Amino acid sequence: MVKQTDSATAAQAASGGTPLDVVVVGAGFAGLYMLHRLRQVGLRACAFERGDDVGGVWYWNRYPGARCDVESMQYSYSFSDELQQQWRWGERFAGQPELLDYARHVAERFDLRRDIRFGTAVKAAHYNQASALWEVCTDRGERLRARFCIMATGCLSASRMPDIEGIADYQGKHYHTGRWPHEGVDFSGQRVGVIGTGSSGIQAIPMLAQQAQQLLVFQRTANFSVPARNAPMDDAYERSWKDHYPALRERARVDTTSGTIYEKSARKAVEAPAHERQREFERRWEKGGVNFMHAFNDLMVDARSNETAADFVRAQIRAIVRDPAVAELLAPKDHPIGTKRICVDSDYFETYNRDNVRLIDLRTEPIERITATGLQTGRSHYPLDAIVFATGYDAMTGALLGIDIRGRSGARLSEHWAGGPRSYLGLMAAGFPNLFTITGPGSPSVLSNMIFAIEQHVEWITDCMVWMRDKGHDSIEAEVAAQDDWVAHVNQVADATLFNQANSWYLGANVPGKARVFMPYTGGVVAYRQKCDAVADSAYQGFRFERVPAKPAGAANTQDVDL
Ligand code: NA7
Repeated sequence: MVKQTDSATAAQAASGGTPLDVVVVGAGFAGLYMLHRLRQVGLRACAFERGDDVGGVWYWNRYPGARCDVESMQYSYSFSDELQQQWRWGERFAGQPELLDYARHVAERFDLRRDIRFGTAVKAAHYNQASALWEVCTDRGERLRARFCIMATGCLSASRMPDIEGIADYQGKHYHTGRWPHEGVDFSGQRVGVIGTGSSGIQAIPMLAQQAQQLLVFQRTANFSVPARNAPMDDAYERSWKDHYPALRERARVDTTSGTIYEKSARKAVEAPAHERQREFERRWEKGGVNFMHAFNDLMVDARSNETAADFVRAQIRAIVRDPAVAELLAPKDHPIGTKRICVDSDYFETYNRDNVRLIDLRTEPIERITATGLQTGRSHYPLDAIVFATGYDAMTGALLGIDIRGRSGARLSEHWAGGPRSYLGLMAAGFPNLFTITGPGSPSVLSNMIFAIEQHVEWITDCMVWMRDKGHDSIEAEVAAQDDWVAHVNQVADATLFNQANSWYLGANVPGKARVFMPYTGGVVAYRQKCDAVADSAYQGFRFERVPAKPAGAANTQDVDL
């Protein structure tokens, strides 16, 4: 393994010939911190980023209303106390522009840009068994070799256009929330259609309604949403976090299920008297945010308890939305609350009281096709000047499988994962040595605070690489048995929850033909971290290590790889 640290730019690294220690794919929050840690331990790395700047999901998702659903004081890096003390969040829940500023600030503060190649997508990554090197190829035709390949590609980065006939014929403008134009869009005076009422649609709809002349919302599935009660950052609240950050970050690590501190409850909803339950739901509804789902400790495991929370939210919707027929359509009835990611909104249900907003129920009039001038359902043709697709992502695996990844003996990751992702700890797939996935399927990832999850993975991966360097190992690979046991465990803990009862993107249910497997780990971040730490402490049980045999002088330690 190369040991020197230098400030080689990505460009030099790409052309320099000497294999790098690490190639990182992606420069969102995961890629940025990964690069920083690698430098700190003296490993040479470069990152490729298909966007023209850092920020990942917050670089692409510029739709109006885009906002994080974890509070700013917690959706932030903890690795640098100076950073967390000095950075000032403007709002309780940061919006996309502020989050992008934060990512840029981190890149500058830690001088990360010089090792990031922007506007460059990795197309292929093939493992060369003889040299134990990854050979990586980009859409700009660059090729480089590195000992490790780290996928920091994000869980929600492969946006999906729906398979609706006629999109190509449409003569108006159309946009996907996950690929929003950087210059913004002015919808003034337009008839706008939105397809999709997940988090993105629910955030965008109130903003679009303020601009558009008429907004038509095409809803297939009604979603549960709780109010954010977003507000400018309260100085005293900010101070209370900053004064106690070390203790609070530690609490997030050892005493939460998701890495975010919520107000926990020791009570079961089914055991609470109805009036107390109601009072508790009301109190949390008024406070805002996902805290609502922590009102009782059995909401995600007991269907009866879950129903009490769902009933409460449906009652709120009926109270907010003036037209009872519209309220009924907006009240979700086909899945337990929280089994599709709970949405956090600002005036979403209130928006349906506006005269210029209309809800179209796709369950009674399914979309037939998009025409040159609008959208045809089974009942009507709706003329539209613009269509916003808030139709989601090929989550968790989409970005990874969008790259031609081949491991030992040329095995393709897409084939290894054809029946659903298989990975040990969500970190490594058997047969793919030296390929790490940050917040990969099989880890808590999207069920946790993403920055929290990223920090844990980055630190674990870095420690592992340093350990390998000290021991003289060239490759690490998950053992098949360890991987299979972990996958079985992930499924088992998911089966003990209500999560499987919804057709969610957690299960891949939103992508036709995708294997139906529950992808994130529901066992909680504490159990997960303990497992990862125990594996590391036991000299990485479940992984095996190899050293590349030394070649005679003059012989290249490589073989041709067809990229
Ligand atoms: P989601 O949560 O996957 O939501 C996508 C929405 O688009 C959802 O309401 C879908 O309805 C709808 N959809 C998808 N395809 C179609 C078609 N063909 N016709 C009609 N409606 C369709 O994506 P988001 O971007 O909102 O949020 C993703 C995550 O990002 C979110 O959970 C947060 O973690 C941040 P369906 O429910 O499938 O009936």
